[in-house]
Amino acid sequence: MRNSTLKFWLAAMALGFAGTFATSASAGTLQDVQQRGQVRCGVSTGLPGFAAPDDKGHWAGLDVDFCRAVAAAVLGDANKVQFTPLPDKERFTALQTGAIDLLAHNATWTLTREAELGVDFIGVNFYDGQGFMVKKSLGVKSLKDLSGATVCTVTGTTTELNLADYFRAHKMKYTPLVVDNTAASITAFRDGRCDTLTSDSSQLAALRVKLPDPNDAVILPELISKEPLSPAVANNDKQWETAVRWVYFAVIRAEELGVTSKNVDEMLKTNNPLIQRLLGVSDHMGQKLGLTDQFAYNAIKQVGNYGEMFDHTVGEHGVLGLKRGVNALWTDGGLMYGMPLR
Ligand SMILES: N[C@@H](CCC(=O)N[C@@H](CS)C(=O)NCC(=O)O)C(=O)O
Repeated sequence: MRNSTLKFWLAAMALGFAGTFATSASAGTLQDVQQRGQVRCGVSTGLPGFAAPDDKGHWAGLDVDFCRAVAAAVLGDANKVQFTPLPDKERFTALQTGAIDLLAHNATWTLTREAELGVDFIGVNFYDGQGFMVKKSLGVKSLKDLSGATVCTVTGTTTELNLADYFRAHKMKYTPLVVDNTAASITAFRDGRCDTLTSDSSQLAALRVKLPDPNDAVILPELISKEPLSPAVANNDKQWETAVRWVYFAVIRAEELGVTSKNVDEMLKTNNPLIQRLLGVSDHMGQKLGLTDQFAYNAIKQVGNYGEMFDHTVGEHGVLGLKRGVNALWTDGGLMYGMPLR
């Protein structure tokens, strides 16, 4: 082959490859979501208050609300979510493989999950801690009395790891009974296969009332860990991560500024510059994220601010009846703090 012919074929192949890459490479998660017209959201298989089907079969909970807020912000419609229930041990793999766009699965933000599992956490939507529920017949008043106990826990959780740490540190023996999901853990506890069940404390009260006789069980006062629960995305798409994170800040910011699903239309007329910027009346914050300027308006109008979400899911008007506690706004002595939209 003559030199010029060879050069021609090499150039053609290079162009061909470039063309192939250009068409097969994904434009990005945000564009994929917009084209699909749906956010694919990974949630738990059923955890009342966080993500569980309600009596009409609709997904409900704090994590579910966050998925819906992202859909409202990105697609203008909170109903454009496909919920994928996932066991704990599969939830991060689903993000890594691109099977879901967002994980909102009562997942604790830890170093190893970010450094090794290819995920980035968005921001804490519920500060929790690990607790224990015991059979009343054991006569146990404190964790220190649990040496030698059989402990029910779920695989693929921080719960399992904290349990090992705590008993080792306190030179106490225990027998783990490790199951696949919460439903199996409460069944095992009910059937007397373990003396104590440990999990994020937000769950224990909900699990206790599911027992045939809730008075047979008590929740011990001690918490053994910090469980900052946070939605997460895959760590390979900065634009998507940034957009999702600012939906999270926007709903907290809305609560700080007194903007609710009920008054948001009225608030469009305010001359408070902070609210104008939040609601897209001025300064084009949404466009900077690749969204519309109504992104926060849509999330607040269709789903609510953070306080509204909390209240009707895990809070006083929801299934768990929890107080805000550390999950209150920073201005009320809690840890929730929305970064400035400007
Ligand atoms: N926050 C901890 C614990 C998570 C957790 O509690 N997972 C279980 C319960 S132990 C769960 O999601 N249950 C609902 C289900 O089984 O789908 C973590 O991220 O590892």
